[in-house]
Amino acid sequence: MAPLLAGCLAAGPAATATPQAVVSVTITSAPGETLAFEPAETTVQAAGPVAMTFRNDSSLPHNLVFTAGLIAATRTVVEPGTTDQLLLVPPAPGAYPFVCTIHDGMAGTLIVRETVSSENTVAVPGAWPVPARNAAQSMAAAFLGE
Ligand SMILES: [Cu+2]
Repeated sequence: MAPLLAGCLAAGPAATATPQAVVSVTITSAPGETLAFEPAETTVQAAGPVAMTFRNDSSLPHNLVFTAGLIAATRTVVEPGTTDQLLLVPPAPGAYPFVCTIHDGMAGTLIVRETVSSENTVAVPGAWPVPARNAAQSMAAAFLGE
């Protein structure tokens, strides 16, 4: 008789999925009523998608809209104390400027560099969002008695 449980416990996606390195980066807004992204310029090493989290740490609503090279933006206005996540697919290494369209002069830049090592990347075999991997690994380890 076939071990039917094996199919249920297989947490990973199909073996044919192409592993992609997703690089995570977090941008915040300056606290209080300061109109600034922090950091205003951030660099990631990525050969694939970039998961960018915008966390609004200020007391004012903001958004984050790329203005060149990438068509991406927060889904809506990000209220104080909340976050939004953008999955970016930079077409090439380069500098990608973004702004808050609510506040004149509130701007930042995401710099994408080619990956030179795998240290900053997390291999995610076709899965999204990124975080659940450790839990899945723990379950697999427990199942295997490790
Ligand atoms: Cu703003």
